[in-house]
Amino acid sequence: MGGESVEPKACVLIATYNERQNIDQMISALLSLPNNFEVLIVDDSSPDGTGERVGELAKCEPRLHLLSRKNKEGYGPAMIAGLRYALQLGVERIVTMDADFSHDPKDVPKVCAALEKADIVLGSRYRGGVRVLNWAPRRLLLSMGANRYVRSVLGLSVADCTSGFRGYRRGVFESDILERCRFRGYAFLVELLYRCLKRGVHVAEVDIIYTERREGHSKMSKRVIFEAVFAPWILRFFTRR
Ligand SMILES: Nc1nc2c(ncn2[C@@H]2O[C@H](COP(=O)(O)OP(=O)(O)OP(=O)(O)O)[C@@H](O)[C@H]2O)c(=O)[nH]1
Ligand SMILES: [Mg+2]
Repeated sequence: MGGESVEPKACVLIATYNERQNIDQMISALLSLPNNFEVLIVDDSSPDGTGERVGELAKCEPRLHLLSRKNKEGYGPAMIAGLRYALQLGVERIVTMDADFSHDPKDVPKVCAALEKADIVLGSRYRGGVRVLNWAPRRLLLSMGANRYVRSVLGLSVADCTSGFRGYRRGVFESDILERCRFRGYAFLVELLYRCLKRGVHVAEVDIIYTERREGHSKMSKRVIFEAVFAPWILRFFTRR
């Protein structure tokens, strides 16, 4: 006997706003993975009832957790609240992803497993090519341009610094890093990554295929884009760690 390796406890964290059409299928896909992941949904009181639905499902599923917040404050604050909640659940690894099937739930085990050798794992659309399906050319150009812009302003060598499909080891957050993050939209992802790299955290990438959302609507807004334009410069000149 003995020698049996026990997988570290892990949680999949998803921020949701109006994802009612995706959430049942997403939760069921995650809970049926062989890894016994905990699943945590952070919902900002979605008017379409996403939070209520998750609450209902959670009554019969001990691995499903709901963090319900009163106001829509953006992706960044929702993620920060979710990451803190996940730490309280006592998990060693956290995988973040979107609810809309742009990130394939079947890729979660591979992102999580790569945390064996890195503190942060980026599910990468752009390493060694472009793996994005069904995006209009304009949307793809915006994403690739934003990624290149961030990389050059901040001097980053990772290929996909705006991917929301990520794995983190618990140790990454056992510091003041979440308290320091200020940006609310997708710039939050850049900020967290940049602060981690400044602190010498080991970041790896695994290839994923990204697909246009299945149902529902994007939350990309002018405010989010505006913030994303200025964030790299603010981070470059006003961020020490
Ligand atoms: N709780 C919460 N979740 C959010 C908020 N904004 C976005 N989300 C969620 O964050 C994830 C990513 O948002 P999306 O709208 O899919 O953004 P995107 O993937 O950049 O854009 P699309 O490719 O067009 O879908 C989704 O699961 C959203 O429901 C927010 O303000 N609060
Ligand atoms: Mg999406």
